[in-house]
Amino acid sequence: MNTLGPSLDTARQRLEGIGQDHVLAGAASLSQAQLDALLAQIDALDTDHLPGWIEKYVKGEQSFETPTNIQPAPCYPADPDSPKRPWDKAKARGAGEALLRAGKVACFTVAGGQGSRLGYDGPKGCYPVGSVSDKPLFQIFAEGILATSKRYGAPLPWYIMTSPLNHDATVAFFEQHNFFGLPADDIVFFSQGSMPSLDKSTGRMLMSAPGVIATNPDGHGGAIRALWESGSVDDMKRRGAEHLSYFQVDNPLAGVADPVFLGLHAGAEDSSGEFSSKMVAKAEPGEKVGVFCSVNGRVEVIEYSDLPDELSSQLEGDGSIRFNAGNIAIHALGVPFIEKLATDPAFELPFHRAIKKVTHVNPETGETIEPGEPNAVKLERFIFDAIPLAGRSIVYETKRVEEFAPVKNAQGTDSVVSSKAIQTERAAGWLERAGVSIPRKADGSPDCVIEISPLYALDAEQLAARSDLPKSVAPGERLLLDDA
Ligand code: UD2
Repeated sequence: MNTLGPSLDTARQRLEGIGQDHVLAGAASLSQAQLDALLAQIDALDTDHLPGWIEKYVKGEQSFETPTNIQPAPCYPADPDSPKRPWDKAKARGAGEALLRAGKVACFTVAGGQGSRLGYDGPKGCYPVGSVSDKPLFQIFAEGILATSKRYGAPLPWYIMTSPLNHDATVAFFEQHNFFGLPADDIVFFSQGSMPSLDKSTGRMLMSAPGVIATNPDGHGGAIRALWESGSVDDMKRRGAEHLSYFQVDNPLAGVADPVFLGLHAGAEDSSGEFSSKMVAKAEPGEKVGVFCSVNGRVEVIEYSDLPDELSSQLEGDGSIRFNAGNIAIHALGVPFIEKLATDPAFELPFHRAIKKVTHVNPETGETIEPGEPNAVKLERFIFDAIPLAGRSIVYETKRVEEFAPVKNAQGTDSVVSSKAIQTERAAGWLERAGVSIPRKADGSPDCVIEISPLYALDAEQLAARSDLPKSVAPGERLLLDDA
């Protein structure tokens, strides 16, 4: 038996008011600790808005309205000498390097996702991906940050957004590995918020265990409020960080702080320095990446699941894909922009719904239900929905092989196997540019496996300047270039 009479009554009233009091059906048989935890979960619910969200996103018709005035977003081409739009790369690099030297940049990784497609239980950042070393994603980023910080002689703090589902495991992983050589004080972990997972047909909150509301992380769009509420924005201001270099935990090739991109973001005439993005040309019309578009002159991302086929399959006269600017989820965000949004009471990003299978218990009987079909709606916010809120937002094209090798699936496209192949391809290209001979198979792919630690070289130029490069790589060789 438990004894929380008045608090239980208040919670019951709040839930009854929104037709969700099934949550307390088995409350009488919970231990005191279980009941305390459940009341804390109920207390954290936004019961003012939940009924409206359920009407709109669970019960409502979900149709994406394609904007009428939609064009491909203008981009800074990867080649600064492209006649399409020539630009001054050296100037951008200089501006970005000045920011890094002045300690005005911080890194930000979103790592709160559940990684369900990968079928890996731990935080995705702990997943081994280094093509030779099997180093985990977090270590590869940590080495990039350490090397960048050394290169520019300034601290490069790292903010990592976890979720309640993986926060403790993430922090423990860094502790076990001694923060991969970074100063512990320069890594700030904070958790994003959660949303209750909802029954697809009724909108009722699902229970993951007796007395426990099933929840899911509220999407990387939850980052804006979480950065503010966790005190991270204040922490950035205290450290003098003015811009965030944003990347997802799933992409080991993401440059942790690219000076050219940061320089464009902070200095280009058509950028307000609030929210900038990198893109790669889509591999094929149906590739599962969001697409940068311009809608009434403002940049926005339309998610792959929303972009109608007639737009995604449109071709230009030369046969290239018209809506070609794939979102690789590498962004730069101004710290004042985050503060402005997070402190605006009217700020709210839309939710997107994902229909998933969620195992749950019947709150009345305690019976476990394993759904055969997707039964639940998970509501998530997307960070890129904040792009149109920026004054002027730019998109910069980068090359896929240089910066995009995500690990999302257990096999096939975007798996660890495909990621390792792209990592090797990039390393081979860098070595060849430095004069090292690389064995290649008949199809042109490297006949070897290569990994270059960011501590050894952060880019092709730094690699070419090394005096200890091999002359050649042997067929079938597994080569790790590391300075650890
Ligand atoms: C994302 C983009 C897609 C494309 C692609 C490139 C979304 C919705 N779509 O697709 O447009 O750019 O990446 O790789 O982002 N995360 C959190 N908290 C959450 C949910 C996700 O931190 O609540 C993190 C997650 O840990 C991962 C990243 O966000 O680092 C991407 O999440 P995802 O796997 O759901 O997105 P995906 O691959 O469908």
